[in-house]
Amino acid sequence: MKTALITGVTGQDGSYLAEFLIDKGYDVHGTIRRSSVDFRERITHLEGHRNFHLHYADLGDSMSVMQVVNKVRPDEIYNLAAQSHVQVSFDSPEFTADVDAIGVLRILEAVRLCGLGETCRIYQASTSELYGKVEEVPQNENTPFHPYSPYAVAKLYGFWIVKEYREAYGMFCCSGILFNHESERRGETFVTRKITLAAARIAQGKQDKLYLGNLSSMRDWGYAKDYVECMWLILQHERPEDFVIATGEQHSVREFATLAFRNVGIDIEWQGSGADEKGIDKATGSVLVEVSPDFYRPTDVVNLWGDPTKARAELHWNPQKTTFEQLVKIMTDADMAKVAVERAGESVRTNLAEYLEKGIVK
Ligand code: NAP
Ligand code: G4F
Repeated sequence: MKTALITGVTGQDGSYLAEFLIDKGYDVHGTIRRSSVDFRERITHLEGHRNFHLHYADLGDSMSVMQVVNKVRPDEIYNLAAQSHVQVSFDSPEFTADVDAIGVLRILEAVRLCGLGETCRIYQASTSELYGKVEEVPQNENTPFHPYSPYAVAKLYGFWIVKEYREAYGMFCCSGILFNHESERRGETFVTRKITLAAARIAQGKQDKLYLGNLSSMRDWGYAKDYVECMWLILQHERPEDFVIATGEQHSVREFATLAFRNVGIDIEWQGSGADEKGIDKATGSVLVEVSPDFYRPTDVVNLWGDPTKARAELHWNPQKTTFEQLVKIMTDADMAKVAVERAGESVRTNLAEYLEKGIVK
């Protein structure tokens, strides 16, 4: 039985990856952070499983990283832990750098110093944000990087230190350059989930309006459940290499919103442009979507479009397993069901999430 260690197991990807690896027969260990409230909702169903174990560790704390690596002595490490919100990285750049950049170094050094450098394979959760202010479309493994946020700059260090340890010490460590991937478990302040939750609430009369930032931003959105399979495939490959993981299709935030509202029975018509653009309910004439400059970023990445040719050819991975239309439907259906049973107090959490994102509440 192989042993895997997943940092960030409470996150969207960590929870799907834990399920995937348990199904493959792995003994799965995950790291969690101490918190005064319980943020384990994505993995509650796994707790108590005989092949699922939790340990406290924080990527900002070398000793805790070293302890968990030494105790578990894994065959594979999936380093998914990160401050993963781009907007938040502008508000907390130092924390983001410590966790998303130096945190990667802490994992690599822990593996090396625990004498696991020759046996333990490491997956690093890298990102399409590295392409940032993009220099070509679509982006592949040879496209130059141009990071465009504190998050992306921190992740760029993670990418290069992984490559350095591969070349300097011969370690099997690889980066998956993953384009945006979403799901019904996506954090509620990322744009897709913010839209599907709002569309569900508006359709059920529990919210009046949705405020968004840049509607024209383009993303290559895939389904998170499909993407965790690739993380595993990258570590099963005969050679340690980096891979772009994407669908090869690009859509705007506006298109995502149009489709999400259509799925809940509302046809949106867009009028105006820039900060004055509005999404109007064709049936009633009500304004349901407005632009708020509060959600504009100091520098925004607006043209992400991945080329998954290498992953398809070498990992035999199907980038189109879940289509864009299916993804939006999975998310809106899940949020329609969630909102239908939502108690009054729970929607307060979303307001809080919006305040957090705007930087009103830190
Ligand atoms: P997520 O839902 O935000 O999960 C992040 C995880 O990291 C959570 O479990 C979080 O724990 C943990 N974490 C945060 N700070 C930590 C610290 N200091 N020490 C230990 N754990 C910490 O992110 P995701 O969407 O699953 O993404 C997983 C990884 O892939 C991240 O590294 C992200 O940057 C990267 N990525 C994501 C995408 C995407 O589209 N989803 C695309 C490319 C790359 P708490 O629950 O305690 O906060
Ligand atoms: O959903 P987002 O916040 O995701 P973003 O910035 O692309 O980052 C996600 O994907 C990366 C992979 O490329 C990951 F590395 C990262 O960890 C994270 O998972 O924003 C997507 C786009 C942006 O251009 C943003 O400006 O949507 C635009 N947007 C427009 N209105 C908004 C909003 N984003 C958010 N969060 N909230 C809005 O109201």
